[in-house]
Amino acid sequence: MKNQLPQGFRYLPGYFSRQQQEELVELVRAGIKTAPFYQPRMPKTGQPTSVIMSNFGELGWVSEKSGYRYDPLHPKTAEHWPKIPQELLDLWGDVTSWPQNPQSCLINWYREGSRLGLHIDASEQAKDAPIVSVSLGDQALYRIGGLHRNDPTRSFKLSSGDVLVLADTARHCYHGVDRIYDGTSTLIPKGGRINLTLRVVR
Ligand code: MD6
Ligand code: FE
Repeated sequence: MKNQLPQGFRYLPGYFSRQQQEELVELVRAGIKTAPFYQPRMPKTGQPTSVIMSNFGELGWVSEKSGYRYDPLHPKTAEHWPKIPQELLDLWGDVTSWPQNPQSCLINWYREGSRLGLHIDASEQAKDAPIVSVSLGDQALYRIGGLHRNDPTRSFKLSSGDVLVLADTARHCYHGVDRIYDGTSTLIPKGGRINLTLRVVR
């Protein structure tokens, strides 16, 4: 059987222009002045993840040895996260018809060698709201499968400025990032890839 993309998966290559991408990087840079990137830990094992994280929004997704959670405060500074920039709320309005705005924007920074194992995003109470994801910087090999871990997967390269929307069935499918193609973009001065994911939490 042909391995199709899950229903509700939308890939919008080149959604953001180079200038818009630069503006988004600038907004991330401003955000991390008050909410610096921190190194998450895997629940239970306490192993550090290769991806470092921060958030925008009233709730931030946090991973520590004690578990995952949405938290209004940064785990290191205990300060509120900066507001989600209007540019990202505009993106949400453009690509979804969900009646609520996202409450959270996770900021993932992948450096050379970083990866993100196959997972389902399941920490949200609003399980049926779409998730919108923005890629900035180096290209990534992205993989999406099905509702079960062993379902067949499809891989493709995400480039800077690309947007993904995971709605309906795709919202509940396994996905991950297998590798970063180091040095494939000049967008981020220190290199690597930044991924922004917008979510409704509850
Ligand atoms: C990434 N993205 O692209 C990781 N999750 O770096 C995700 O884990 C993700 O792209 C939920 C919905 C869309 C995504
Ligand atoms: Fe995810």
